[in-house]
Amino acid sequence: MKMKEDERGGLPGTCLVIGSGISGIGSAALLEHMGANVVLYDSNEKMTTEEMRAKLPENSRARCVSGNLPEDILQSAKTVVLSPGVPVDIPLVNELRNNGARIVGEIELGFMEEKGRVAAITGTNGKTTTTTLVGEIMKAHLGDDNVFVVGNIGNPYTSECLKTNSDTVTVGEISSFQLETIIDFHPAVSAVLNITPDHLNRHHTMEAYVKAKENITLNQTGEDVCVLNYENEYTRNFGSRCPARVVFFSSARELTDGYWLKGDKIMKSVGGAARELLDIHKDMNLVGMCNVENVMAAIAITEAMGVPMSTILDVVGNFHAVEHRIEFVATKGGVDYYNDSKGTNPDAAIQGIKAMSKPTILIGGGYDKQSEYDEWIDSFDGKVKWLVLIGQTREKIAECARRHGFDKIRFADTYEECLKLCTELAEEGDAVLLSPACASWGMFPNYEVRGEMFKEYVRGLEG
Ligand code: UMA
Repeated sequence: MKMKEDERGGLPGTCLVIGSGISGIGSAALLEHMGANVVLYDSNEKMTTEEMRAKLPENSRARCVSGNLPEDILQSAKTVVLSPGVPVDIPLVNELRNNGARIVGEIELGFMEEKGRVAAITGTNGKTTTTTLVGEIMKAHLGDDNVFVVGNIGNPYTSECLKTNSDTVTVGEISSFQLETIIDFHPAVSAVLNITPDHLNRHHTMEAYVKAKENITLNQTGEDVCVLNYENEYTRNFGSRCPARVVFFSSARELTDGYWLKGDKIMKSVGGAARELLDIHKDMNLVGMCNVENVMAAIAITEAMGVPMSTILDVVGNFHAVEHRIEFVATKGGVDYYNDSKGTNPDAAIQGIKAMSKPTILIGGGYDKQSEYDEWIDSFDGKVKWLVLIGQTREKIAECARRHGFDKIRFADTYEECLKLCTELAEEGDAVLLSPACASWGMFPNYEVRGEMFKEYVRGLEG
């Protein structure tokens, strides 16, 4: 592998930023603001240093390196900031750690400059919807300029943290990748929405994945709050070990204390005394039980952050689906099209299929995260008319589907071919759902591009 390097900077005692995606660029800019000598490094040898430099602020003096990391940087890096996509156990990171470098993540770096309060949300599914809703509620309470919505949602913490002050609130969607590398990160209110198997190729074991998620409470104390789902085995069990004061929500049973669903009503109980907060059909626009849970979590989080219930319910009543999450696109030729590109793991995709009420042509497949697809196939429940498979995982999914007695399967080689095939297979009264149960990587840079292409295709259809 050839190493490319530009002419600038490169002093000993350097801060090394690994990854030149949006987190790496935010980190490099923040570190320079903090007065550090920065090396921005990307292991992708195809990335030119000119491309990397073009993403940095104009006045940046950071040294850009791609390909192999030179020995002098390996030896001199005192602090290493990892982008979320960089595994913590690759040989390069191990070597830097062995050389005595302090390894931190981008979220930890952002938190070093945090001056306000933080609400942080994790979980396998529902993070983006809950984070967006919490952000909207906090903005209604504190004003748009006093709330920053950051993290896995697509806005690096390091790009916003300098704007914080004692009156602001930062709402973070924090992934397991980001939670692996926190040290002092300390939210006043945290939430773990649910934990089901995901990203096992990165974390290797379920234990490691769960541990990463639980890290969100690492620095919390009894003065802080952690919102947990009572109906998820992992999060319910975590309740007894959690260092923060736990507030539970449940979609399946009455809670003496917490937020729960009674028929169509979301209730709040304190010491066994229950009161009705809202009707899930009349007072909110989101569909599916997963969204009822997301709304309960958002209510719990924002109430713990001090927002009056009247403000919370007002925002919930006006809130619409987040892009790419069971998002209705259009009806074309009598067929309803739904974009659930964010259904990047089997559990998320189960929520997608559960939300469908018509015979469905389902698009599945993509990047292999070593997931198991059995429960997803079982959730088809007679609703899926055809399963159209694409990407790296298509054979594995097909084999699993056949094992479960489902053989209405078609393959497509390209995304375009797949979309065309769905339109051909769909009849009036059907739905077409993009909810692939897999990440988009390998075919697309991210799930957003995959969802956008789907929407563009649907909008271009006649009728
Ligand atoms: N790279 C290296 N060495 C490595 C791995 C990657 O140099 O070993 C380089 C790549 O060549 C690339 C850069 O790192 O140039 C990419 O860094 P990144 O993957 O961390 O991507 P960012 O653009 O910084 O985006 C990251 C998150 N990406 C991942 O976690 C994979 C974004 O989450 C997040 O929105 C963003 O930070 C801001 O916080 C995306 C995601 O897919 C949406 N998240 C996963 C998910 O939701 O399932 C966890």
